[in-house]
This record gives sequence, C-alpha cells and structure tokens, in this order.
Amino acid sequence: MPDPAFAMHDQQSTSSASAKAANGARPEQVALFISDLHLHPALPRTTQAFFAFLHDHAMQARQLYLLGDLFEYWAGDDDISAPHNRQVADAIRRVSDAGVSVFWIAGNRDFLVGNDFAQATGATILQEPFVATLAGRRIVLVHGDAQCIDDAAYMAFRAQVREPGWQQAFLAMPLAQRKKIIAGMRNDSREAQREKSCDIMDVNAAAIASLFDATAARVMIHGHTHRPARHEYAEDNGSRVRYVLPDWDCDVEPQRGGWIGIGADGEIRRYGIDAVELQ
Ligand SMILES: [Mn+2]
Repeated sequence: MPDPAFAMHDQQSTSSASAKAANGARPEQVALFISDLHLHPALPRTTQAFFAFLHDHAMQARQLYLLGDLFEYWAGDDDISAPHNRQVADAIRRVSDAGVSVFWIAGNRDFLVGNDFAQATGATILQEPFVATLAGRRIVLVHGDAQCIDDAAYMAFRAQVREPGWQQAFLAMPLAQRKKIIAGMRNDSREAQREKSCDIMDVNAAAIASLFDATAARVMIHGHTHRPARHEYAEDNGSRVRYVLPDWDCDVEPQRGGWIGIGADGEIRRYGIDAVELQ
C-alpha cells in the first residue's frame, strides 16, 4: 500500500545522497531497522544506548523502523506517564520532530501500544506483514513471532491476545492490575522457554517461504528470535535474503545490540552495537 510514497522518498534520498557523497560525507541511510531492545527501567545502560543510537544514527536517516519489542512490556498507553516510558517516548519524538519518518510494528511484548503512544512519539503504527519499497527494493517487515509456528502454545496465546475483544477487556482493568498480570506472564514464559528446544523457538522455514511467496518480496527483515544473521535462499528466479536483527542488552558484558541499514545505493548492511559494519 505505501509504495508510491516510499518510491518518491527513494528518489529524493538518492539525489541528496549523491550530493552528500560529493562532499565526502557518509552515504545517506534511507532507513534503519531495530528490534528487541526490551527497554526497562532496570536496564538503564540499554536505554542510554538506544538514546545514543537515535541521536547518532536515526536522526540522520530518512526513516526509522521499530520492529517490535522495543519495550520489555507495555501495559497500555496510560502507562506512558511512567518516567522511563516518558523518556523513551520523548526521545522518539525528537527523532520524528527532526523530520525522520518513524514506523512501529508491534512485538509480542509491546503489542498493546496504541494510538496515544503513536501520537506522543510521532510514530506510525504498521500492521504486519508490511511491505516497504526502499531504494527500489521490496522488503517485507515483521516482528518474527508469527512465523514461530512450531510453538503451538505460543501461537494460541498470540491469537487470543491479538483479539480486539480481549484487548478491550484487558485495557479496561486498572493499570496496577494489568501490570501484575503481565509480571506473572513474564515469569511463566521464562520457565516455558527453558523447557523448549532451540529449534522450536526459531522461525519455521515453511512460514518464512510462504511469507516471501505471499508478498513477492525478495528481502525480509525481522527480529524476535535473537539470532542475528543473514540467510540467503537460492530460488529458480533469483535469491531471497532474510535478515534477522539482534536483541540488545548493554547492562551485561559484553554488551550486545545492533541494527540494519539500507543505503541510498540499495545496499543492506548490518551494524553491531559499536556501529561497526558486520560481514
Ligand atoms: Mn519478540
């Protein structure tokens, strides 16, 4: 759906990128992608690293895509006045105020983000799968949890909590009660994950193939699995590439995190937490 608007952006960014390149500046980033920061007041260095990323990198990009689980959890938009949430929202607002288009895809932890958050941050909430055409490339964007179909219990839970009726009933509860329920769910899910094999936690190959088929995209970017990688699949009519974003934790050593950028040249590059390009 967004293709015409994005195509126009692409042309503009290509011309201004060549102007910048002539001055010897870094090539312009058409879009940056991050996910799985799991921001939480108990992890202050991760929040600071996110702010540094926004200031040093996102501010200079044309578009920023937040691909899910920016927050460790989101109890509802009425929790935006909590100090940590407010700081994060304000930081995103500064990026959108600077003229960067900010897009949001919900993760499995922050799917209750709604219109009030979008308004406060200037972000546009996208429904997944979302196909963006950037620098002439058709790219499908998802968080990644919906492709983990081998985890039947999670898929059933996901179907329930994504129901508008369920969300309405949940959001009608007092905020303190919602936070209590979420704290209980987080404990349960930590225990459940310990018992599951690594294979079940990853995306399902057939689900990935059918998402490529359904969207006619050649590139996919997602997070969720915390298995940063670049996967290339050979096809009869050319290859498909799936990029997996890393999760972030800068409150442990070694610190981890990173992002993906697409340049005006159409090249997709992966960067580590230190902004060094990965191979
Ligand atoms: Mn996730």
